[in-house]
Amino acid sequence: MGLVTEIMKPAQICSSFLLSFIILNAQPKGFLYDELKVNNYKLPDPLICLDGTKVVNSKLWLSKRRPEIINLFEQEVYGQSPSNTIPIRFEVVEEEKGALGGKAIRKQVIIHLGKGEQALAVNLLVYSPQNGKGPAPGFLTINFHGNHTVLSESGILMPTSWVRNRNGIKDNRAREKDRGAAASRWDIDEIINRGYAFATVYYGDIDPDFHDGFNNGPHALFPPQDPSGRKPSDWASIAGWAWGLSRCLDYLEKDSLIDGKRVAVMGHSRLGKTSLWAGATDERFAMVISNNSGCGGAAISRRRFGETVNRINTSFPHWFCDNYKKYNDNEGNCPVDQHMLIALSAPRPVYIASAEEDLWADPTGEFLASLNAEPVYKLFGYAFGATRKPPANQPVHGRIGYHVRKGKHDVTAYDWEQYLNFADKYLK
Ligand code: GTR
Repeated sequence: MGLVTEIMKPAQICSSFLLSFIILNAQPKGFLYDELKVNNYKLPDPLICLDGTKVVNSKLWLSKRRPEIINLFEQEVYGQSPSNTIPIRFEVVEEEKGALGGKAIRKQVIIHLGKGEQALAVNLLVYSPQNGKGPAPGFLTINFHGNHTVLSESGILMPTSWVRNRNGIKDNRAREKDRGAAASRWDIDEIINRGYAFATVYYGDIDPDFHDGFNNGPHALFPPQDPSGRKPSDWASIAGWAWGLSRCLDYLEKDSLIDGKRVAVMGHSRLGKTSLWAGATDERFAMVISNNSGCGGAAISRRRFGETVNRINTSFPHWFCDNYKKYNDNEGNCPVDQHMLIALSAPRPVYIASAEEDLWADPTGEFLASLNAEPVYKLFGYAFGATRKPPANQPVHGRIGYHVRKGKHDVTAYDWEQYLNFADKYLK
């Protein structure tokens, strides 16, 4: 929030207080939103191994500390995803030239995962530049409400899987009338204009976002090996969505219009947490983008600013593994914090985006996590480029990208403009 300084006129001071008041009132009540009240905390050092070894070069990071941190996030935060493979089949159900007024080729691909009753059919929507010179770099995104909501084109398949009841939906079924309803979040036109492919998958096709005891979605494809059932470190929904993104990349690697080695993974909010974990666990992603991911994503948990570990584990008990609940109101005992999650993208370019009014997601905590990931990037000779949180709408594009945008929790054309500029720098 803007500081009140003496050069402000009384009317400006008034409107600045009013804005702070409105922003504060839009946040869930009973949580910390005052920077001055953040308690002191000590972050775990990404460069000190559990046995005390100091990581002094990228080789040691890659061979020792990185696997150790991945393991800690698997054991304590997101849970361990299965490493064994299952049958996977790509069915291209549509290929349409001349989409988006002639500038794109639209494909719809059903990714069949597993066999039998529990098999999943995940629908991937892909736009590639029509007159691209060779395979295009691209963005793989994950959406909240169905592929048909990202654009109003009538041929886009609607999900047949569970959708969230909202805006009048009462039967968990997708509706025709929601075509294009989330189009403001996906600047597909501009992405294609700038020479990139755009792919999106509906998260509910991968794992429905409610707690069913992990009997549906990808968890059903890999029943626990142990007859006594799930372990407290078994994967939960965020890891499930991330696993699904990797299966989408399996397809994109095979699509001749796309360069599978230059695919950025991007998600917003709970799906920003997901994109960070997908990027951490799957190094084939060439770039990782987190939009307003907040608690359990890019924000430092130890700050307890806005959403807390206790609150997220209570509201969404199926997002993280059971072990994460040990850190409810006990963040300081967790062997990791979220700067280490960002660091797992190194040396690949990673982008963390915040929104000024999104106090629930702790923009300052997202910036500080980016800053504290930098020592790992430095091992590879890369810098962040910021030492202090930049003012609103002044992006920093080092190897770690960061901006805090004016406005609310959302994805906007401004955010996409930054991601495209960042991609021009690193993926072109
Ligand atoms: C909120 C949750 C956040 C964020 C958001 C979203 O209710 O508290 O952590 O994930 O949902 O995904 O929209």
